[in-house]
Amino acid sequence: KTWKAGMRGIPNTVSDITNAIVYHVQSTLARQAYNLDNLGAYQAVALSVRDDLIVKWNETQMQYTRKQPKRAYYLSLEFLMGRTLDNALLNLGLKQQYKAATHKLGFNLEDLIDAERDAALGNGGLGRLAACYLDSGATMELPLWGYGLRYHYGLFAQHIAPDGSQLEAPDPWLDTDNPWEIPRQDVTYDVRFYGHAERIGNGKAVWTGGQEVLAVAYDVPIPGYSTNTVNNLRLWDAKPKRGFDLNSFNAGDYDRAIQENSSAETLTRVLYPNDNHMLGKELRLKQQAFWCAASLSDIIRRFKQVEKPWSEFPEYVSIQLNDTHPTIAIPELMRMLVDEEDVPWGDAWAITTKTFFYTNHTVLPEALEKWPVPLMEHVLPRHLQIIYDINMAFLQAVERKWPNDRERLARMSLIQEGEPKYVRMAFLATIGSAKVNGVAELHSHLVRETILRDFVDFFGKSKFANVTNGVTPRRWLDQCNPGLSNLITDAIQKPKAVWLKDLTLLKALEPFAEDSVFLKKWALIKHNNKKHLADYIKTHLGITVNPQSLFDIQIKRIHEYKRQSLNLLGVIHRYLTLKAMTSTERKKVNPRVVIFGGKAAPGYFMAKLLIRLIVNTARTINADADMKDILTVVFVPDYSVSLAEILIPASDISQHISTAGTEASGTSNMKFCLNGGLLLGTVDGANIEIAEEVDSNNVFFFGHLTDAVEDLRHQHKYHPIPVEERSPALAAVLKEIEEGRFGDPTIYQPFVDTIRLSDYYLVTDDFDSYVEANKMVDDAYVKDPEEWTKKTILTVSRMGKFSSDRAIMTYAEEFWNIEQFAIKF
Ligand code: 26M
Repeated sequence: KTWKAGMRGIPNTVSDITNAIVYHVQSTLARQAYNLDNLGAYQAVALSVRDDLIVKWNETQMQYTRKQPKRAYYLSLEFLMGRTLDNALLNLGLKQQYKAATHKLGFNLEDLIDAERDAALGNGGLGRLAACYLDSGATMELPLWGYGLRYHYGLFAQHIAPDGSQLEAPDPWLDTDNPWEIPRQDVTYDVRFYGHAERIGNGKAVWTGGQEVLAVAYDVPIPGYSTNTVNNLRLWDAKPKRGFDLNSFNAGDYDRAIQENSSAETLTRVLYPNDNHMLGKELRLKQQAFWCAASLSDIIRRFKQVEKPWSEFPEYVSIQLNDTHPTIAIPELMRMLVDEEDVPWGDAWAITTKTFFYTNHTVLPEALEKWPVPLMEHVLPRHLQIIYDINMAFLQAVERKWPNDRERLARMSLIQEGEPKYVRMAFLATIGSAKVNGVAELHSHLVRETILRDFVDFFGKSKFANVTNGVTPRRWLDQCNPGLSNLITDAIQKPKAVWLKDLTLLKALEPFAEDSVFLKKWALIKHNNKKHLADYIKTHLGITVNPQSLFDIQIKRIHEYKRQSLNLLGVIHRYLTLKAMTSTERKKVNPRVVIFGGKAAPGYFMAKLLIRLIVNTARTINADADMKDILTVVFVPDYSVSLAEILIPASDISQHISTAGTEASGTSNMKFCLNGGLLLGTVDGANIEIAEEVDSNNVFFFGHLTDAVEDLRHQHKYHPIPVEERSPALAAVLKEIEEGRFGDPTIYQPFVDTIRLSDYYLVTDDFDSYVEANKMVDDAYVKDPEEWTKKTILTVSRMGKFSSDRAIMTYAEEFWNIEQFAIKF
């Protein structure tokens, strides 16, 4: 029997739901229904939905405890959840009822949904992927838990200063009550830092002294779509172990008394805002160690309930490491087994290496985590000893396989020699895991051929796999684009509860590409989504954009490798070309709206400078009367999950134009295509697999391939040729910037110089073919609008592979060896 709302006390009739909401208004919030604002109404509705989630959460967890299936744990320092209310209502199948109930109370449900703040506990792709995987895990009825940190401040809010530059403001998202978490003051663990580790023989040691901090669990229920399963995301908060030091307090030294206190609480204060860049900060290392130690204590406590020998631990537990951020969990599990549970070292290592799995998300050298040995010795003295012991045994095995190969030993050592020495976390994650994977075919290939090449030689190929990323079609189609989702449902004659769980069924849409009535309906939905975005842009930025234009969108973290620079330089080139035309010629041109969005890491000078140039270029172009209704440029500030839900359904074209070989996968490329936006991209990451699926006719590719990149960089360095010779078109663009057309050129000189003088990301090499590709886009869009619409239908119909359900099932079957476990009601 499958679960239905209304069972086990979950209200499902409109009047029951209305009563539940009124109850929360009056009793939980202690407010009156007649003078309630949208925020208050949102909170009452959320509390009512939370009650529903908790009923199913309890049932799910009870059945897991009773049957003890093998479980998987997803360790991620980031879960970029966005908003929860709409998603929860859709997954529970209660949206219509709540719409009616809130209407009865005098509210519009969509306004209440909009009152929720985003949970921005992540930077970008890696964090959003973790959120999609939780949704898919629950939907596929897998016993999968997430573990992360309860940051009090999420990713900073982005403002644009009058001069066009990015300003960062804190994101105190917990200042308004968070109804989606359940505090568990009873689930706590001690975590130690600093102090002294003394070896006592047999590989064991005793670690004492230092600082002890308390980890407190907060549980976030994760409902599956149209299932009974409600899984758990457990986030740790840090608390001082003892309130405060009474001695100092009594002696009148108040500052000293609360010092230890505040030091504990800084641990979970804020998410580090770096993306694809390593930063060797002590507090970041403590965040990692704190979260890993608490999560493992919790996992071990649960394992002890089954009363099985330690050797069976990997039969009950698999742990996925989301990048190297949780790698310290490997020595931590060794420490717990060896020092605290008396498991012999060799047995402990066998257990550990069957338990962990490591996903790599980048091959950029500056993003690979390395911690200075002196820092690690100071903060985690016992872990460093264990790392040295692991390294010793490992290098002995390498020496046995390749005797007298000192260079190889130096290359493969967990310790990078130098002053100071560094611990190489990707290597530790690799040797401590049963499997290692990249996130798209090309990326996994590069992992095997470059950063982990020696390790492939040592362990053999079978340990190194690929799992191409995916996205949840619930949030990224049904929730953000209900018009399209409903049209698809009508067309393919399958209930949503069926096709949204088996996205390959979208292929039944293909024949509709030849149905002219359907084409019109399809095009109208896109048009309405564009109008919706145009409204947003008008109200928030005061810029008028014409929904008849081609909407061209690039939204992602601002980073040199992602080449928003190429997009901007292309926009300026377009502007110059249009300016050179007569006004009659211009009237014939296909109008375009180019939209940028994304945050720069606060310490990333070049990325912040680029934002400033984008904003000021947009101002110049939008103020030019010649460009009216022909070219409009918009920088949407404070890009977020919720903004993505408005932007993605409105795109005709989206840009994914990283230097070949640099973008591990990309996931927004999948979201755009799933919403009928076509790709303009390089042959990189998951773009390649998208083109394989949807047919390369439906993708606009340009630029050099991965193979060429190394040689080109070599040429740049040793045989530089001036931009004027390599791309006259680009040289003309740079000249305009340098002559001050978009504001004081001295400000932008460092940007122009990187392109002119080093150009590590090969903007000059790809510029002309990028301009060409854009012409192809214009032609395809203008010459035959119906053909364009067909392309978008065929694209959507062939996107089935990119559901995160497929990805999570691959992890479940090929890595974790866990089974689907239906919750019975
Ligand atoms: C590291 C050290 C200190 C502070 C922060 C970090 C850090 C944080 C996030 C490093 C990397 C981070 O994220 C990298 C990331 O988002 N990678 C992206 O992962 C996506 C999901 O697999 C891919 O689709 C993207 O291509 C990849 O760039």
